[in-house]
Amino acid sequence: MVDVSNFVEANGNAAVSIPAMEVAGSPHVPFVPRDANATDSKNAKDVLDLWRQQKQIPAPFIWPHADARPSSILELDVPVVDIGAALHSAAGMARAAAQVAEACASHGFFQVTGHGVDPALAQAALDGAADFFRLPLATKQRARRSPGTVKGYASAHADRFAAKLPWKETLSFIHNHVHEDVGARASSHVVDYFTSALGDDFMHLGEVYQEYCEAMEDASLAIMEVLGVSLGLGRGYYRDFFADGSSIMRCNYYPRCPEPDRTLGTGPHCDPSALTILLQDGEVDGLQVLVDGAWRSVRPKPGELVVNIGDTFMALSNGRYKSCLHRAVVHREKERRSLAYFLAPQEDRVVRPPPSPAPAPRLYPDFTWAELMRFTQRHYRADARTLDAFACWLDLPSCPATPQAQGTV
Ligand SMILES: O=C(O)CCC(=O)C(=O)O
Repeated sequence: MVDVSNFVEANGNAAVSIPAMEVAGSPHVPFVPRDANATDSKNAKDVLDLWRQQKQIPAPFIWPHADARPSSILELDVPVVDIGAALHSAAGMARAAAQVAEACASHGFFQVTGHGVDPALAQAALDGAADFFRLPLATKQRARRSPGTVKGYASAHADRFAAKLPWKETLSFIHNHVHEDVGARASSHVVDYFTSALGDDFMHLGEVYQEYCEAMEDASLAIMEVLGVSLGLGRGYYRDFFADGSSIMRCNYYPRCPEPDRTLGTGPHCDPSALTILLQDGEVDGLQVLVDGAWRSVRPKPGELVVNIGDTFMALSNGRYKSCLHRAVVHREKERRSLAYFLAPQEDRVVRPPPSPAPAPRLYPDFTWAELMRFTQRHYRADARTLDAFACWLDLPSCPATPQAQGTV
């Protein structure tokens, strides 16, 4: 299976002429000159030291007042959907389908239990992220993410933005689903990524994430069964669509911040993927969702995973299910980790809503995941109107998409 990030690298489209927020070579952070490899590492280290030592955050991390974090916030009322019950009884499926239909028509967020993910594995994946982000910068930089790709280690000093930097570090990699008929779970490509990018010492961490990604794949395909039923398409429709997909796993690390009210850990964005499963770290909250014009928090609960609809599923459901703006805030006293699994189809599968007995006007054109990835990785910073800008770009590559300056890594 072809790796999406390689595809994006290999197809850098110099002919694209929209004003690009995210193209390689955009203005860099003033205090991080990028002109020599030797100084890159030192300057990146300086930036990371700023995380820990400064009383005030550096200017590039400051977000405008409108984006910054309010002092108090209400909790979002999200249903808790029992996926195990849905898979094992008709009554469980009927209840789960009704719950997700209501949540997805409104804001696209819900929590799941009965997902079958071993709590020890989930803890090992969170602990693995803690261990990784504590490593010396030079070690993490071995996996440094290249501009325009999704794979690798990035911190806010990274190359793409000059302002409104996110207060975070990330490690992302691809998880290709493997068909059962071609040797299910024989795959070790996540392990291979860790050892090739970081060295043989990272084999165990790679094994943890290989297993965690497989558990996430199982959980997300089970959720796809519920979504299919909820839209009247049956259990297999979306499960089959995503069964051979190529998903993305991202470990997020949000360091303690001296001025948490003036910055964000992850800026407001909608996920371009189909579905996101988020594991939040213990008791430390941070995820917030914009619903009816107000930010609401989604607090971590033991054993539950947070799920949200992404833009690709919004397109697949012709806008019936919502992909909602969300962000992550940071704390003065507490660091935080989260693990996000972004379910995506095979890169060249055409995304289009199924035929409907009551045809509705198409809201989005046909597209492939590879095209959407190229748009969001090279030309447009994901926000609340990514799909509209993308549709415009697909139709007319010179379309003047004017993205809001948001901040995700
Ligand atoms: O850390 C979180 O709570 C949200 C992370 C997120 O939205 C992302 O990684 O895209």
